[in-house]
Amino acid sequence: MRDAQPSTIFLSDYSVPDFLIDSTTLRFELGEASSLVCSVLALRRNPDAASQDAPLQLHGTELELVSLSIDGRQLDDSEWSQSGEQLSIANVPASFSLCCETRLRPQDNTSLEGLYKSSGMFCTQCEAEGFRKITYYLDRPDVMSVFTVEIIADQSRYPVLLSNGNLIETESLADGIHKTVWHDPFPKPAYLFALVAGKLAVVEDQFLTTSGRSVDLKIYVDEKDLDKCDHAMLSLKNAMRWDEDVYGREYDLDIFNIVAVDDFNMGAMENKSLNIFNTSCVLAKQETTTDAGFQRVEGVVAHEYFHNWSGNRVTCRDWFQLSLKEGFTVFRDSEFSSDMGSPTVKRVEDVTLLRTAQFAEDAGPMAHPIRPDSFIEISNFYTVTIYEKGSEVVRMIHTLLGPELFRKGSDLYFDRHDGQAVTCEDFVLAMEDASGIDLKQFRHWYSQAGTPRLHVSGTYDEQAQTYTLVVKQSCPSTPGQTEKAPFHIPLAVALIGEAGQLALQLTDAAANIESPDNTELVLNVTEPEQRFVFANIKEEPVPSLLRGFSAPVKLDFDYSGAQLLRLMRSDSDGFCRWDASQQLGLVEIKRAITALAAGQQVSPDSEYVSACRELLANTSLDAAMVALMLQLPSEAYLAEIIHPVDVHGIHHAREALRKALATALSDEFSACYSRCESDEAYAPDAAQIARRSLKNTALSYLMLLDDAQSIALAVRQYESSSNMTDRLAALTYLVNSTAAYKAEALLRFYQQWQHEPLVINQWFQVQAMCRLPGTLEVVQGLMSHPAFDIRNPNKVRALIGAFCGQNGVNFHREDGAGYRFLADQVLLLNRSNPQIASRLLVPLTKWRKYLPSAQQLMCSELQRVLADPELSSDVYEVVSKSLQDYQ
Ligand code: B3K
Ligand code: ZN
Repeated sequence: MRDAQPSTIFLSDYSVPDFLIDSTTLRFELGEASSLVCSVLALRRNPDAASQDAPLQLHGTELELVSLSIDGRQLDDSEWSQSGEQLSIANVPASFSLCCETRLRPQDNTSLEGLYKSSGMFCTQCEAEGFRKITYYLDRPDVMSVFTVEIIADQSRYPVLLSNGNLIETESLADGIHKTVWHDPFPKPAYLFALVAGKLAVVEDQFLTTSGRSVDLKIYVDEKDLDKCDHAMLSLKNAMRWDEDVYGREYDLDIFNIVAVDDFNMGAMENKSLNIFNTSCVLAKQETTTDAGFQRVEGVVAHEYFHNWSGNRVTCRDWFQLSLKEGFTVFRDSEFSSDMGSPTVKRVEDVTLLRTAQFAEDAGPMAHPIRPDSFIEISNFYTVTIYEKGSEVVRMIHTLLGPELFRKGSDLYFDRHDGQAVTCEDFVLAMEDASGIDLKQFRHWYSQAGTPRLHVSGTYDEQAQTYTLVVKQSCPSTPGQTEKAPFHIPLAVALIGEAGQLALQLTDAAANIESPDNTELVLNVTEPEQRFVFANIKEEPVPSLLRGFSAPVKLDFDYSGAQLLRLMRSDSDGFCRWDASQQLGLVEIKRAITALAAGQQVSPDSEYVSACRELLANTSLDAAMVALMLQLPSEAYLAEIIHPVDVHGIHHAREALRKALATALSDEFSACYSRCESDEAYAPDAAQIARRSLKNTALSYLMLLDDAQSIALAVRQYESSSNMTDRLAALTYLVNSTAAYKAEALLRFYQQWQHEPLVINQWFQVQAMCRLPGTLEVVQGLMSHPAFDIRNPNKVRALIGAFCGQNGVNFHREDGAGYRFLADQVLLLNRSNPQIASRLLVPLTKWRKYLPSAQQLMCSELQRVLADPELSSDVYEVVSKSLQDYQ
């Protein structure tokens, strides 16, 4: 729990470590009552440190120190001191061996950080600062050491004992105890250390690298999950091949292990050669896992694997540089997923996440640049900004350099910094050095928070046959940053004429990268206001702007309905085509809000309805795109656009519009549904995923008709599906409907799947996300269901997280009961698992966006949380920053 004054750490205070650790030898004696850790550190003064006589200061949190010795001599109590998280030893030699013994109680560690137990298995999570919960150490990423790890445990309870690197010794000891010794030849920071001990079954495979190294691939899971590992294994092999092909990066050890654990704070962790995964990101089979689940497994397996180069071989100097490894690795995994599936769909999904969650973060009290200047608790900075915006920033570099120069840049970065702990600046410099392209102004993306806004206007001069785009950029102020320097924004554009894209020729040479056929350009937007004139334009075009979402900005262009319809029907850029459908949807929702407020009926524009009808009949377009274009902008996205946010008004208008579309297009939705039905054997490939997605989109509209026929269709789909995608979709629509069958469906679902925790999480989530009144009471009831366990983060996310974060209309109940519920859960979890508590709190921190009545109720709950004297630094930082300037 927190000190009286949790302190802020600043990037500007960075200094190199006073000591280095050449080698780290750890011995773990794992027991039921307690476990003993003995560490032997080969320490020496860092020749680069400012002071050559500073005391040795080690990090340690909540540790029981058993003994401490230097070069074999036991220290007495006067030779060391402890304050907060620091252990200090004065007067140490220039180089010495420090031996330290600590006693831990992993079975009582509910924070799931450090060494803990999950379903009877010992496991670790050290990033960012969990290693200091295991032993005293220089727990910072720029201290890299060669680790040797000895694990001693009961053989029958813990037959599998794993750590990083190569297995160098196994031995059976007396009394049913056994021992393994692991050695990792690659120096690494402590955050990449891992240990696992448990009763685990294994799925094995092999991968042959281009240079001929045979790598043993092993996925360790609970015995009952052995049939759910194929997809992860295939994804791993695909990722290994892809990284060789696209980045020229090979795997560097003879063994690569993945272990699945039930209790895990996030998705997975890239520990060197021993990745630890949340079961939800590794297990998949058609009966239990949705298409989205399959895609998540593929993406996360690849992400963690890619970290072996972008994160492990080249790591971060300090935690302010987190996006160096996370932004780059997300960019790598999203390109991989794009290559494995449908690129446009992947892009739309990524943009959707960015525009909802990240834009909201950038506009809220926790807004921070992708390289933050300060933090109180680093765990709070594993954010959509660091990850997703960080990835967009790398993508922009890729756009500005082009694929060949970008590859030259990444080669230079990996070669130049292999084995080092470096900064975002080192990454940008490698890109600049390799390409010769100046990224000076581009660097503002690393230091400035907030979502830039582009106001674009277009004028056609028929006489001169020119088309002029005027681009103005601005960026709102964010906490601690009122003035922003202009960004360097790559703006991809095309001009669409009656018969397709026009050839582009700028009157001055301000532009840069051109498509091979000269119909697409990337404009370098660098000034607060800039003008781009296109010559030889023979008709008034419709501009297609920010193609492929070429920069993480908000773009305003005053399109007419007819222009948007043209883009929606014929733009060759999938993102812009989809975005045009969303802008049209937004116009209709705004009209619906006005109509409902005036007590009128919601009737969508006939042109819009026709365009949707055309879409439903369009069999040449990717079915997944059709599905995405038919889905109206989400309530979360609308909350980013319409201010102040009237959650209920938006919800009712959107639902009324959906119902009007369902009524107007019921025959088309039915026909589309039938067309998408198939009895083909399940595969999580792009074509099938697309078809299921369109089929379920059609069903979701049909269910709004609330007639016996549609309900029967959903019941039939629910009962007859052999895959979880269709089954869960049907269950979701039934639960949100008036169908009498829903209670039975929920009960039968539970009975069938009660022994599969990941399926039961989906069952919790469907109920938590039900839009009907009374859902809060249902959620409260489910918290005492035998299958619920507040210590398991997946369950907390499925029930509490989904209710508070994804069920706006119920969370924002006008009596404030939703807010009270969340604050209660945060206060409870603050004591057991602060990381989960502070993440859960996020929906309340967005209070400034809502109507005054909601604001007041939300703030009083935040104040109640802030008043808890035992607040963790995690929750303290989020709640105090969100209440800053609140009267
Ligand atoms: N690097 C880990 C995240 C660790 C989060 C610690 N609170 C997973 C990932 O991004 O790959
Ligand atoms: Zn990562």
